[in-house]
Amino acid sequence: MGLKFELLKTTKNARRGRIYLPHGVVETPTFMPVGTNANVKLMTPENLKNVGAQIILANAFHLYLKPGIEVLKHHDGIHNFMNWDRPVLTDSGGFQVFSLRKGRKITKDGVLIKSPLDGSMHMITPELSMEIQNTIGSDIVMAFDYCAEPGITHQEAVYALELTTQWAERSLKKIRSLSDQAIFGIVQGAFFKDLRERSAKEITSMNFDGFAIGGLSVGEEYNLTLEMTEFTVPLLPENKPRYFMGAGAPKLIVDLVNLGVDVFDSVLPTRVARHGQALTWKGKINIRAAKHKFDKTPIDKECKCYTCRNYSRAYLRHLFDRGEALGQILLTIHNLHFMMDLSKRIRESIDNDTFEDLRGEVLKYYA
Ligand code: PRF
Ligand code: ZN
Repeated sequence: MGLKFELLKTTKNARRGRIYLPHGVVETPTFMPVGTNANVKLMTPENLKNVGAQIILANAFHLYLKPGIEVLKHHDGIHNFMNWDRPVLTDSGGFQVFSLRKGRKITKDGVLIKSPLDGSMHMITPELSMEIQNTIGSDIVMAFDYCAEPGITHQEAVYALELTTQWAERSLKKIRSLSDQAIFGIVQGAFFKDLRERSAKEITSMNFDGFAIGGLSVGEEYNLTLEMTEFTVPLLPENKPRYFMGAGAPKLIVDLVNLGVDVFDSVLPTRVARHGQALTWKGKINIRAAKHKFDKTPIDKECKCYTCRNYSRAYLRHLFDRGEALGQILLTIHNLHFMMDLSKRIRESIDNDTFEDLRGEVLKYYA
């Protein structure tokens, strides 16, 4: 039931693991490309496989609004619907409580959220989120949580934490009544250590299959993200996967692996690709820059991605200059290949005890 997690090796706090899921095996640490609307922007599932993606993330709230759960039910879930046969993790909609702050109303029962599509109001409860994620048929379901905004008071953060714990209980109970899908609990507690500790205690006392660290990387200072993570990770059980929600910057990823995190996701690599930014082992490159006009070399000579094997910087710059979508597609392929290569090299470095060197290399180019 749920999932099986093997912890293969630990060097200091960094962990090398393996998650067995209904649609396949996920080697950790790993990055999950974001496919909010049942597609990773500009990537076909074939392209995703070619860059080495093992698992993608989709969003229950967005898919509930469109195409709607009836359409997903009609296709027997997201895998058939989007033609992706590897694992999928769905976020619960809890983050939309945070990102669609305007016009929402939070009650003990759930959250009334305004659709960004047509302004209609929708009451999302933990039970509804579980029903949606069950219909989507994701390999990993996320509990419905309340991600508080930075700058909230201790008193407000207590309220958010208490709701998150009650909603976690309701999420777990509901999903177990519907299916044997794996479910992760989410630790909140804003930027207060006493509340992080309390949240971790309450969430880990329930029989979740893995645990996420939520409520971080929401606009706070970098060192605070790390400080809160460093404080929270030791409060999580060793024998279950750990997922930091919303991390995609290479520096942040190696710093989080260093603290003992196994799984990450972020729109960053795909979003910056659409703006002409390529991630490489020597830092970021802006492909739109004039200096690439006659440059016949690829983004990265050592990169084995489809883009770097076939196209020059000059050609990519030209595509961006002309506003051609192919430029964005090719950069998205490269950036996701880079993220999966980074994940793979992190895993190998933990295997051969060289993770510190690799981390140093990444920090050198991503200050
Ligand atoms: N909760 C949920 N999804 C999330 C977050 C959270 O706290 C974050 C925070 N960085 C990203 N995505 N459910
Ligand atoms: Zn490349």
